[in-house]
Amino acid sequence: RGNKCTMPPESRFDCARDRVLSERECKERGCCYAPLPDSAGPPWCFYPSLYPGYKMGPFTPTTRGQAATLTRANPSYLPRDISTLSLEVTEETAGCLHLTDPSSQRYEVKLPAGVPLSRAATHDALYTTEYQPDPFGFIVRRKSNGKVIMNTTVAPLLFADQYLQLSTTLASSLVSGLGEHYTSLLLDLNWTSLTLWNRDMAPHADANLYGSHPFYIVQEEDGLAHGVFLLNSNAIEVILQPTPALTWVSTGGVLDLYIFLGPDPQSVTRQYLQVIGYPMMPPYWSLGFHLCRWGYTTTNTTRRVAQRMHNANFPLDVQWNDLDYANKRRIFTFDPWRFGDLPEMVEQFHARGMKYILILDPGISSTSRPGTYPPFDDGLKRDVFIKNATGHILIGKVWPGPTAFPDFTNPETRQWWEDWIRDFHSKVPVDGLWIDMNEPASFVQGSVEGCPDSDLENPPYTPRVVGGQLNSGTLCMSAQQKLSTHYNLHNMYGLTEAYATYRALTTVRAKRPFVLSRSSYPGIGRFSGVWTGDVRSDWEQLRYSIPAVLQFSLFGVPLVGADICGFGGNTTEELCVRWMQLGAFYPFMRNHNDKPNAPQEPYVFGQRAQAAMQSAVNLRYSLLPFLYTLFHRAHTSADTVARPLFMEYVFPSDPNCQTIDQQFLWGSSLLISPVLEQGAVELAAYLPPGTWYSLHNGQPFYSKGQYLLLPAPLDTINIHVREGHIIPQQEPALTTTASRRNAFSLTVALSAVGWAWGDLFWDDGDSLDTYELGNYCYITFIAGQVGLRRVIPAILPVLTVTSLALPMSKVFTVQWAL
Ligand code: MIG
Repeated sequence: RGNKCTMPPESRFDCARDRVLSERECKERGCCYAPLPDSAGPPWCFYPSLYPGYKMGPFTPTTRGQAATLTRANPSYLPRDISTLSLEVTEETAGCLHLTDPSSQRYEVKLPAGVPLSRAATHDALYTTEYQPDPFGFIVRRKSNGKVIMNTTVAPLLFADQYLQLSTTLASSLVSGLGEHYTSLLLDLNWTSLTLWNRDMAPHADANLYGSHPFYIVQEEDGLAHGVFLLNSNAIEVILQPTPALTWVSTGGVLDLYIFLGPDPQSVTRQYLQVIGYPMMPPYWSLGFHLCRWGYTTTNTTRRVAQRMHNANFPLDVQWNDLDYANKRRIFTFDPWRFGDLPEMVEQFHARGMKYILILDPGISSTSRPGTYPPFDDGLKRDVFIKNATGHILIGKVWPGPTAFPDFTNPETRQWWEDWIRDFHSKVPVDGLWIDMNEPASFVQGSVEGCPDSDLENPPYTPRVVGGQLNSGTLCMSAQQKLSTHYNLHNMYGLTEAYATYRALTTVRAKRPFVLSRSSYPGIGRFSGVWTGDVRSDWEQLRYSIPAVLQFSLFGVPLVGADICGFGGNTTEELCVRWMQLGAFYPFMRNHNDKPNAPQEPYVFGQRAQAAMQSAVNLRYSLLPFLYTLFHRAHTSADTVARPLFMEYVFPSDPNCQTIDQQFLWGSSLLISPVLEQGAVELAAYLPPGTWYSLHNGQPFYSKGQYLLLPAPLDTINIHVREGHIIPQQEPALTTTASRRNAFSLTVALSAVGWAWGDLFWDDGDSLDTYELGNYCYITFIAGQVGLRRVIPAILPVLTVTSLALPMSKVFTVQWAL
């Protein structure tokens, strides 16, 4: 095999991922060495074909599938290589390949209990798998058309204690997912790498951000799609190359791989969510407008903000406070001078039909004199904090100064958390909690005492992370939690805190909880919404917020939004108007601002800007019955709410829909086309094939799948209703408490053949488990032109259904002929 190093450069797989190698060292590994003019592109040191690796033994049946043993005759070049692996292959909701070390108890991810796997459809496998026994590799093909979905024979499988690597070809270059990063919806495959390591970091290119989601979805060119999930919570780096191909590198755990064959994109996410859990049903009020900033320094300031919103006739459902409220920035306390009447303020908001949320950081101040800060004393007594390598409580530094960190993998910690939430709630009846800094973030590296020198702090290979070290901006990797080391659990800190907070709020309030988390991991959508962190007030960040939101849809977190008008830096009036317009179509809508910046509440701007913002917020409020219904479908069927165009399977192989991330859909029927450029007063919007009606004036557009130039003056966001759909709406009001009592109406957009369909889920909006208990009604609307053969595509005048009496616990259809 003399020419085994002659593959084209784009098909090379890096043999020196773990460290830079000289030519001699490269060849000592048995790899090929061929320098190129540029060191940024293809690797110079790469695997020859059939590089020696594991050899696969015969399959034997197991209770869930089949198993085989993989062995390698010689260890790889990695320290603490594992020479015998067990492979178990199962077919549950997806193809699952589970690769572990049978001889030791390696760490494996455990997601919070209760994912209803029973929801999984049992269907015939849509794929076939072939194995290459030596060196081990596998090829997964789509049964229907023979398309290769994965081929891992292109590079060796590596499995050492702290370095696991698996490469595969990709079925196309249309890849999305692998968050959280500042990227477009389609990832750049030109020799890029994405690190999954939760980090407190303002969104910018090439950085690992707050959340980790080792899941990708590939659009196959013919409109089919598949997804792959690596259930692993260690630091992961994913290398993307134009072959097209992808390499997973993880620093620990096991390789637990799930393959979802769709075959359409929406089915891919549903199959993924069957593994990680379906999203929670948010309370109705949480879909209203939220207003926050860092720097509402007193209750009176906070009251005044809400009052000015009211005076200016702006809807506002939820008023927030940031760290300002807390006494010495200690959670579960409030400042006796500046926020002394916080309980009364919250009661006043409630009396007006509003809700109230405040921030809760996980760091617990550890320097108070005994007896002066009971949450810490109690936490010590109940042993709820993360320990350092020598078994003492690990102390980091956050806003209150030195802090201990609750270990939410410990059931006793969750109980302690609930007890303190109950205690605080008995004084300040908050309606939801905002959990920030939960990567977890710390202002010192590792701990106030640093970290011991060990393989956990300095593994043989550290993925490219902000700060260069895994413990940068967070805890020591050797810190000990109930389930394992922080090295293994870091990426799950936010998830475990969200779980604890969701459960605590459920018990304490006996109402539907609302939690907003910054850090995230697969499964967090079951408990929490997510916001995209400290975005800057500029046009580029406005644009990138759309793919950011859409990616969370793919990750099973439908309740998501960016800080409207931007968090960092001063906004401008025009930017803020455009951001409020786009933000009116974020599933979660909150305007939030950093402490030093110019105010950006809607009422601070000029008349014209205010009017534009107001009509955007009113438009959202009028659509809330529809949005709520989409959330119901997300909760019960794992549908997406904010949806990339490519997920709508009616136009699957339309190349425009494959790539667009400056427009998006709500469900399958509303197309949102925001202005994202400074100074623009018109907009080139893509309309997929079919008839689309302007939501503003009913004007129809018959699209062959084309860009149209639409007027978009400052007071306009273009929204189009897709033919064949009915949108349930309701008169807006200043809160959802009020708007929920208003008249409903339906916007009916007939299809070319003269029919339309829509639905409405309705319940009391904030009781627990209304769907599960049957305390709801679900209405299907069908409009059809009976006996009419001529097609009159036109939007109907809005049908106002006044005093629609909605009986609970019934599912029925309202059907009428036109
Ligand atoms: O270190 O609580 O992303 O939304 O206003 C900053 C203060 C801490 C970061 C959050 C931001 C919040 C801020 N927090």
